[in-house]
Amino acid sequence: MDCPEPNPNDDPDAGAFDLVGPFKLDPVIIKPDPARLGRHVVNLDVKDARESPVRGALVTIDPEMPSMGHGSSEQAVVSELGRGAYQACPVTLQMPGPWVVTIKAARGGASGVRVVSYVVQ
Ligand SMILES: [Cu+2]
Repeated sequence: MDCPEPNPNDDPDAGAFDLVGPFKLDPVIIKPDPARLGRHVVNLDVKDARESPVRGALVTIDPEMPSMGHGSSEQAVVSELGRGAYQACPVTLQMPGPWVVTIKAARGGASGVRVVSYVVQ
């Protein structure tokens, strides 16, 4: 699948001075769903502990197969979509079996992490 073109639509610094950790990464939506062999798009919202959207965060995504000790065959590019929404693509799950995807978001000394599991058929 192709990666959608990001379309940022607001100021990444809006509200940046008032953020409180830990951040919440929710929801995390993978497409296609259920995850299957190949490339995916992952969309997520990042909010701070008071539910304010976290714009301008450094977001990383790290897919791994812990049972086999390897990661993804491709590096996902993370794009900011505005209002605390982010897109990671391509999130490539190149083997069938259990995957663990660790997503981290940080800004201004506060951060959050979310770990999501997928079983690729
Ligand atoms: Cu593997």
